[in-house]
Amino acid sequence: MQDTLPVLYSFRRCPYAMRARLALVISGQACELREVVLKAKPAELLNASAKASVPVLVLPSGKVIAQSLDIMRWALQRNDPAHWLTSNSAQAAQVQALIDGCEKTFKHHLDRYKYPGRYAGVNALDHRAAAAVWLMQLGQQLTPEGWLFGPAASLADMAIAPFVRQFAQTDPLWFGQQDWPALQAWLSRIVSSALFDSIMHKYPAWESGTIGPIFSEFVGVFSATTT
Ligand SMILES: N[C@@H](CCC(=O)N[C@@H](CS)C(=O)NCC(=O)O)C(=O)O
Repeated sequence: MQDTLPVLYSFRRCPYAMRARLALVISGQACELREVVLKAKPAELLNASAKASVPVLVLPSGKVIAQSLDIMRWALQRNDPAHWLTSNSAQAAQVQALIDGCEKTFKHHLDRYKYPGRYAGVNALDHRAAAAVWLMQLGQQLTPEGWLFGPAASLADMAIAPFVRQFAQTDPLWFGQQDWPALQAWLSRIVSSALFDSIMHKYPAWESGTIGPIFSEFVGVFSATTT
């Protein structure tokens, strides 16, 4: 049975891989999980995707999905019990624009705030301030129910939250001191959920030629009332 499952190359702490795993779990799509060590990528991953970033999903047909958002959409188009996708095309465009902003603007500053030593002439706090501007706009986008679009969690929340988590974890004390109650509550609601917990299990690094563990248990619909 296991060789009929898609294979997911993943890395536990990668926010792109996290969002792919969130969508796979909520959609009830089991996979064979191959936990990758980024400094020693297995040949199978390199063969599947020359880009060699994680996540990569290899379908039983041999089709390779090498972008995290595409993996999310693939899973949700097959089964979307929590209604993370919208059928409203105007809203879908807004969702995409917000996710693009996260990947381009926010991620740019997040990387330089979190890893200033990797970039020449970078002041981490300047980038924290620039990232905070984007975050405050994100906070303003939250609905009265506490989600980015409408009354419940959606693709946008799940595609963006892993990056905000990374930002918050860079200096949790400072993050907690900001006057961003709605944003802090949103992040905490997501990362303390059973769903998020289910994607953060630790797996040993996959060894080439072996069969990885099955990922993952379906934890049920993630609703606005989940705390
Ligand atoms: N656009 C890709 C980005 C994925 C990505 O950059 N993943 C990082 C890990 S968080 C990676 O694999 N980097 C390659 C490396 O570190 O060698 C996606 O959405 O899947």
